[in-house]
Amino acid sequence: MMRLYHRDHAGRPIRVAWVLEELGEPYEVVMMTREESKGEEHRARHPLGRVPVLEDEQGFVFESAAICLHLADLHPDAGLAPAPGTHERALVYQWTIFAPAELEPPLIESAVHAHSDPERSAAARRRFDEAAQAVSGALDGSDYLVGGRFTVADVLVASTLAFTERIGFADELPANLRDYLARLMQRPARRRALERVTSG
Ligand SMILES: N[C@@H](CCC(=O)N[C@@H](CS)C(=O)NCC(=O)O)C(=O)O
Repeated sequence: MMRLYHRDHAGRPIRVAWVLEELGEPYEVVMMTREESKGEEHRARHPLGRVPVLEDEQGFVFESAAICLHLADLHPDAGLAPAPGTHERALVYQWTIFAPAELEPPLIESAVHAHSDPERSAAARRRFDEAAQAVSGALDGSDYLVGGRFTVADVLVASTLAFTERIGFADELPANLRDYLARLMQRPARRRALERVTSG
């Protein structure tokens, strides 16, 4: 059975649990303390001692976007990623990577510096808003980002946008992103994933 390594209060492992739930793939959640995640044993799984890490019979994989794409490839019939080499597959790569590359860093920077450096925080927030606007425009009336159907790209983008709820400005997202986020957060697989990563 696959294992998902998770740590108290970590926000990214749910992405992997969500994809596993969408696929109906059985998995075990290994919950660690912060100390355990920084220990030698976990550093053998992830050199920086971070989560998520997925373990299958062939070994360990880290980076949430990479893990989610890999899981989609293991179940091509589930349609969470279109066939490799197609334009739609390229768009799934595009948005799956856009989330941790363009949305997440300014979002985190903005939150981290909100009190210590308001100017830096505001500049980061403007970069986040521009990236969020790009997602808003790409949706263009569709419920999903690529090909009119739910894919791994929606998992990465929606779970990154969900950080705005923790930070406290989800209600300032463009209206279609608020609807997109609310709809995706209600998917049964996402709710089951939340249950798994919060209960261990
Ligand atoms: N780019 C990585 C980021 C992983 C990451 O930073 N995970 C956080 C938890 S959500 C973590 O392990 N933080 C501990 C640390 O930074 O030392 C991914 O998407 O998997």
